Amino acid sequence: EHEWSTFSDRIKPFMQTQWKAGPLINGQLITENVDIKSVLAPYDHSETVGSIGWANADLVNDALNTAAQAYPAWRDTPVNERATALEKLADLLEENYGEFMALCHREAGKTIQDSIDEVREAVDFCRYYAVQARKNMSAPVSFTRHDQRTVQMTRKGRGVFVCISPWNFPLAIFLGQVTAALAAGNTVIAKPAEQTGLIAFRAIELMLEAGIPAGAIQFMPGDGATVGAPLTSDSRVAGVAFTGSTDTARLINAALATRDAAPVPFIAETGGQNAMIIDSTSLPEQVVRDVVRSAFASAGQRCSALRVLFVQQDVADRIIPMIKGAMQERSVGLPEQHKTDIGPVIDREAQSGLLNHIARLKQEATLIAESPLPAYAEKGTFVAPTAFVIDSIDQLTEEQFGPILHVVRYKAKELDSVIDRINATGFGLTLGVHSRNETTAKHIAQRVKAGNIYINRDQVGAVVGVQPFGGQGLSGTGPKAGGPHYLNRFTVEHHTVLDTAQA
Ligand code: TXE
Repeated sequence: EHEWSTFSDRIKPFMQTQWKAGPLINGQLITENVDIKSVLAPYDHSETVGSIGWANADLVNDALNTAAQAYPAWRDTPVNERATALEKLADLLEENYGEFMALCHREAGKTIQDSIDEVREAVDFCRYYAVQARKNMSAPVSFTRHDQRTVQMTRKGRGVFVCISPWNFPLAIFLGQVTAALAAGNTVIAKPAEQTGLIAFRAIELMLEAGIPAGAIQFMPGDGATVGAPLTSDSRVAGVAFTGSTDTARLINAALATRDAAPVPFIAETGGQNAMIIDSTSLPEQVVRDVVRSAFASAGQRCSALRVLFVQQDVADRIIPMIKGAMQERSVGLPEQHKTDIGPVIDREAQSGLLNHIARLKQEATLIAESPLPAYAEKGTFVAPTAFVIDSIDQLTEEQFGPILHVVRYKAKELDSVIDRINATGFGLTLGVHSRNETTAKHIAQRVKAGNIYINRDQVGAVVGVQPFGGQGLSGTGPKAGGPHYLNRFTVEHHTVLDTAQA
């Protein structure tokens, strides 16, 4: 009770705010020759949240020049100073908690709980990469050989890093990429998702306040074709960190490859077709709680979310009605209400894609449940949480990024073919397993290709520093975000050999 009322009080002053944002180059807000877009709240399109100016190819060029010029000074700034600035950013985010929660809520349509979690995750990313940078980049790693030769290894930034992020974690993923790149000593051009530029802009303002030099961070809002494409085809770029769809990752990969420049790191975290397998030894109550959470939390707009549930035939007739019952207990509604579990999806385009998929499955599959939507839902972009029984995972040609669960029945003897079908999707992000048979659980976990595997629990995504997150195959390149190897990918290694015997 007490905690909730505190959070509400912190959000309240920002429920009417109209934010303004635009491209930032060298700390200057660009207001001329930008395309101004107004931002509408996903839960009610009559509510304006603010406006943002979108950049164009000329500004991309200016941003690249500025970032390239600023690079040597930032690279040579002692790592301790870089890390301290990021820790200051974490403090400022905590001080401005209410505003960032309100932005998560009003710009991205997040529930109160999701908004709290998002700001906390962002804060953790800032501190985690600060710690990692100090640990890996402070003193050279030095080794003296038997023959008196001393080898020293140091890590440095690579140059201008482009960070391109999606809308589903508009603060946490955005800052996760940018803070890793900055901590490592790169200068950054950050391109937020089209849908969530306001929250990203506020985060950049706090970075400047925290002491990140204006030249080290450029902000380039805009769409993929106008801003993302020129950024990733430019020969000045020393690396790209990207989170988003697999299709976009392919485009960026191709753009990087055709440049008349050296190959550079491309860190991609992309889509999934996440499965969960439950066998007849699992505990139904636990299974149902975890299934509903994994599939419908954040309106299914987590990259980790469960999409395809494989239920062993022997327990299917018991579990499927329980899923239906549990779905009815989740409340769909306005994200600002504390009782709401599931809010809107991000925008009209996402909504219509999901509704088309639901309409198609109503013809081709068996409906388990479709939660009712409140009357006001038509003001925004809500999609009713829906579950179907389908014949095979092969019926799903693409990722459905929303509150739709697909259930497939399987017989015990078909387990290996289930594993093969999951692997045949080519994705490899998350996998859930519910079984009290340890041999079965281990067998599945070993054979399914997935970056993050959750046994007898819900499959929710990253926990910074604890549960590093990322996939394989079509789901991404690694290294995992929030893990000990991520930051190193933003650096270059230097080895120096000193022959002390000859000195
Ligand atoms: O992606 P899009 P969305 C995945 C998730 C889903 C997707 C949702 O699985 O597939 O992200 O995000 C920019 N050149 N994950 O719809 O459309 C675009 O402007 C350069 C996985 O936003 O790919 C936006 O800023 N950039 C995950 C960004 O790419 C271009 C965690 C992403 O847009 C571009 C979260 C171009 N040609 C979401 N075209 C994980 N695996 O961890 C577009 N963009």
